[in-house]
Amino acid sequence: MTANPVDFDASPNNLEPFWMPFTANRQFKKAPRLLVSAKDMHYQSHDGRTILDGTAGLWCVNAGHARKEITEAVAAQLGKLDYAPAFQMGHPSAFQLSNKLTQMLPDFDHVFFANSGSEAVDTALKISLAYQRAIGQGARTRLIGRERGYHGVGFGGISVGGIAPNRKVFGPMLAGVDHLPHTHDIKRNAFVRGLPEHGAELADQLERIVALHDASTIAAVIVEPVAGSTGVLLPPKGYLQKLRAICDKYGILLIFDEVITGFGRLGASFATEYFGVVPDMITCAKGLTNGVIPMGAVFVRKGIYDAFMNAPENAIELFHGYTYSGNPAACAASLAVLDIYKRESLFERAAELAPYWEDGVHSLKGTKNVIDLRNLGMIGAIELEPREGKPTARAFEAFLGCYEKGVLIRTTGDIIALSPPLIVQKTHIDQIFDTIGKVLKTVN
Ligand code: PXG
Ligand code: PLP
Repeated sequence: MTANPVDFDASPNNLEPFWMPFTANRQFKKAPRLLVSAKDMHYQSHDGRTILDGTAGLWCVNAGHARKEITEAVAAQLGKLDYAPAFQMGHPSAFQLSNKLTQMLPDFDHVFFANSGSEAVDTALKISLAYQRAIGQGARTRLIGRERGYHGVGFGGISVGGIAPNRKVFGPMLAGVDHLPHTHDIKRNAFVRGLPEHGAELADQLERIVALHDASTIAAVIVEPVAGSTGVLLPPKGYLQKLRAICDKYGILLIFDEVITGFGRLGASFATEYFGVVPDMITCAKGLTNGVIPMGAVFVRKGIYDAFMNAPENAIELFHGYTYSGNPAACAASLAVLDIYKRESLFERAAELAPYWEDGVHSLKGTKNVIDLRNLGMIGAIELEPREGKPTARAFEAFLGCYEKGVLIRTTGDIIALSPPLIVQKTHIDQIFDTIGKVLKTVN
């Protein structure tokens, strides 16, 4: 058989048994959109389309698709050592990767490996509780999240998360959780380029929560420095600094969930570097391996690991871990993509392209139904007026329209979120915003 330019054999003939995540299964299966191959900035679909990736997959393929260096590194690792037990045993790549990662963030000296952002979040929440106990603050058991926060889908993550449909059918979740208000305020901040001017005072709501519960009961606060999933909600100027100061005042740990903002998305290694605010823990995933092998991680600030090292040397210090913590193939993928980020200066590249990207986002001002435009680094958002009585319908039609025209965008509610691979060219940026502009004109 001759090779097809598009691999039709990859299309399954029965779509039914796969219960698809966060998907309208019946609608999708009636008119499936299958991606069968990818290279650099583009996907190929099962029906022969070439589609520009405006979303880096799901915010994860920061170095672009099918990078040969990663494929070869993973193949070499699998050929040499496919798996090693993660508990009471080790293998060189996990140690090598931990060294590389902690070199990226000098305030952080240890890394715990998980397999996804959700697991990284649950790990960070558990480390918070265990750490407070280890330093004699065992009454600190409350965890504080934020409205409209997304911290994955584990029970810990949905408890501190702030998305109603992700929570409402799953029972009482974790006890003792409270939430900060979100910072999204179109009335005051619509169409602002970069960070919003108004809203830093919302961080003071943490003082209210402390007054209600008492600081001695609160272990940690977790926020996304830039909320991605719920539609790109940017921190008002000074907000993150205020949160840091209030946490310091009361001995509360601050966790930045950098699953989206990590690995160059803002044009800096991490949001902590971009904003100059140092949290106590950072969760990451996605760009950690370019999305190609599942992996998540938690960075802990200097002193946290040490607080666990007081028990006898033969005692396990933290009763937590995954079969695939530091999985060899995931480590190989991560080491390879970190090399690419460095060699191609992709974080710096993102910073250099950010103004052009910003102009692209804001070129849509005045387009039909657009009520706000937002951008930071290589993230963009277009907020649409919801259709009367049919929330999400307008954005979903825009998503389908862009797909028809060969551009992959992502929608959440009536917000279009954009986050291209950091290898994106200016011509791709033009194509993304031209296409969205044209499609929005046709969507009622
Ligand atoms: N925290 C944050 C801040 C995230 O953005 C997770 C945790 C969970 O990671 P995992 O690897 O368990 O999915 C995420 C994931 C979207 C979208 O369309 C965003 C995510 C995942 C899927 C889709 O915005 N973020
Ligand atoms: N369930 C059972 C029955 C198991 O034996 C294990 C791990 O040994 C798990 C769940 C957890 O799996 P993982 O370590 O991949 O998270």
